[in-house]
Amino acid sequence: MAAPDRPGSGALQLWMGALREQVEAALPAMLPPRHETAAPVHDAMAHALLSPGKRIRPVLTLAVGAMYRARPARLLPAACALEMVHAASLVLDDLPCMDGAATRRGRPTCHVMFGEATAILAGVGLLNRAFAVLAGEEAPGAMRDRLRALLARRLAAAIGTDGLIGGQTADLHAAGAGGMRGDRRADPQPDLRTLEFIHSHKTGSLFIASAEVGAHLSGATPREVDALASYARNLGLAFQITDDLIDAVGDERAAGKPVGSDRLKTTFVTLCGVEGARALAAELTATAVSCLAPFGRRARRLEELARLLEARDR
Ligand code: GRG
Repeated sequence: MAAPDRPGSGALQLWMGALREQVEAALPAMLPPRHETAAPVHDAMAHALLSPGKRIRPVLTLAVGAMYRARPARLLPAACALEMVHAASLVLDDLPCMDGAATRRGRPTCHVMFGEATAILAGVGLLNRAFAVLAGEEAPGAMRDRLRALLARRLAAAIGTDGLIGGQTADLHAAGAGGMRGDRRADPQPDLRTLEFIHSHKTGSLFIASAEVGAHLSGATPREVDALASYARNLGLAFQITDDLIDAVGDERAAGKPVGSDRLKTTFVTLCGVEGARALAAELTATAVSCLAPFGRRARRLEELARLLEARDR
């Protein structure tokens, strides 16, 4: 029996690269047709969506589909909808009233380029468009209505107060303690449990939705959907911890972005130390992989994906 490819191995990179290319090729057509009278919001949406991201969430959806040998065309619109929600969340997160970031993916953030009001409209516009895409606007008749409704409910839950919005709210209040956002009600410095809550909602929710959407579209059984959701839950938290490690001890050139920007924040590295954070990421990755046991060899690529994300330096 062939062993899984090592993280970073050529075959794995090629496979991931091919999935990413499918996403990159499909994304522009997911944007609404541009018209002059509303050009600024169209341009801001395109800036946020098409700037060079890693496309992990849609790749996860496609990777789950690949395990079931589902046709990529069946999964692509939904995979793109997940990337659109992610892009919307980045636009909103970068605003001065939230994280106040000036650059993203090596480029000026949406509000720096287009102004705050247009950035807010672009974020909401991407979110709105994601649901239109998921509802099948781009591929009428390709999906049964009950399935469309299930996916829409699942995505809404991942964004809501039990998902991204809840995690972001907890993060904003926790951050007040550091004096960075002194105008907000300051809760005590977050402990490990609070930090886990924040990131399992801010990051984990969309990872889970990405895997679940891929599973539902591939005809997975409820037990299989649950197993894949557990895999993605662990993967999402490990991904965030690795992000913290890259910011704390990563190489700026390899990371492709400035590092050290989290030094005033509470992160898994400030709470657990570098070695503790590495151990936690490794434990979560191992747990993610163990969730794939019911699928046996069919889940080989998902296993490799988990190890690749743990080993990444960008
Ligand atoms: C209504 C959609 C919506 C959101 C409102 C603002 C907000 C609530 C939540 C913020 C969520 C957020 C930005 C979480 C950070 C997740 C994260 C790890 C981002 C970086 O992801 P990568 O590394 O980025 O995949 P790229 O640029 O590669 O796509």
